Amino acid sequence: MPRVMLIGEWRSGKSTLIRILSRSDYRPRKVFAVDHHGDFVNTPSEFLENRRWYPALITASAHCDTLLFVQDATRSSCQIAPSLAAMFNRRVIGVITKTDLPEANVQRAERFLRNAGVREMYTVSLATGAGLEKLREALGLA
Ligand SMILES: Nc1nc2c(ncn2[C@@H]2O[C@H](COP(=O)(O)OP(=O)(O)OP(=O)(O)O)[C@@H](O)[C@H]2O)c(=O)[nH]1
Ligand SMILES: [Mg+2]
Repeated sequence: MPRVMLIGEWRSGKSTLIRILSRSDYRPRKVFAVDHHGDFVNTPSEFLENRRWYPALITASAHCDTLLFVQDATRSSCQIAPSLAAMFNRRVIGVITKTDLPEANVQRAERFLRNAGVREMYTVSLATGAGLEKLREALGLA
């Protein structure tokens, strides 16, 4: 399977996504550091908040084939910088989470991700499991 790195703001669903996609009981270390779990690489949301952390994201992505940009559909703002996807010479997939919640606005989240340079996107609910099949397929996961 590809090695997958996740980037996304605070509570966007990165850890839950790794737990579900890896079919394991992943519990992230609560430290300000890149966290490896099998073929998944979790990154701290703080790395998105200031561009001085971007070199750390680039370094962490070096051994990854695919990046997931995780965007919470209920958020009315986006911390992923414009054209951030272009910074990585990798396949970037957008994952829009929390689509089950009443305040979710998928079109807004799509706009945020497009602005970040993402072309390929999947909408999911990590609560109901909706959309996860397609994401698994796109990642080549069983
Ligand atoms: N209803 C619903 N809740 C979700 C969804 N995705 C994540 N959550 C919840 O949102 C909260 C945050 O999810 P995490 O997976 O911890 O998010 P994270 O990006 O790892 O957060 P940090 O590590 O703090 O940056 C948890 O309580 C999840 O259960 C979703 O699609 N729907
Ligand atoms: Mg987490």
